[in-house]
Amino acid sequence: MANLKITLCEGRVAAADLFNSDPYVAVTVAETRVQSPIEEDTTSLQWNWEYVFENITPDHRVRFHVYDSDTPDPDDDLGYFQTTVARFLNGKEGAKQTIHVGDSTLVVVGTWV
Ligand SMILES: [Ca+2]
Ligand SMILES: [Ca+2]
Repeated sequence: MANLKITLCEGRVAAADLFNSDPYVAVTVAETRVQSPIEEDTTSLQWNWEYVFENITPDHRVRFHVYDSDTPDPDDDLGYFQTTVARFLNGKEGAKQTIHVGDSTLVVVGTWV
């Protein structure tokens, strides 16, 4: 067991409104799901948002689920990427990596802390 820090650095998200989106990402590691802040009216993101998940093993799953906020309507589901922590970190622990989720790309870092 260890603690895993996930950082959302930046991204480009598909336009799910007329020209832009109001994107946010739900990150799930093991059974813990947390959401990034919503960035309004943009497709180009500079989050630098991070969260530390506790008591994680390499066999746990990690999922990045991208949404466009449409309050008060239901949010648009822009797809997700899921793998194991071991595969996610393989050769990339502590380094930026690019994840493709449908028509969106996220630059993220996973680090044992
Ligand atoms: Ca929308
Ligand atoms: Ca929206």
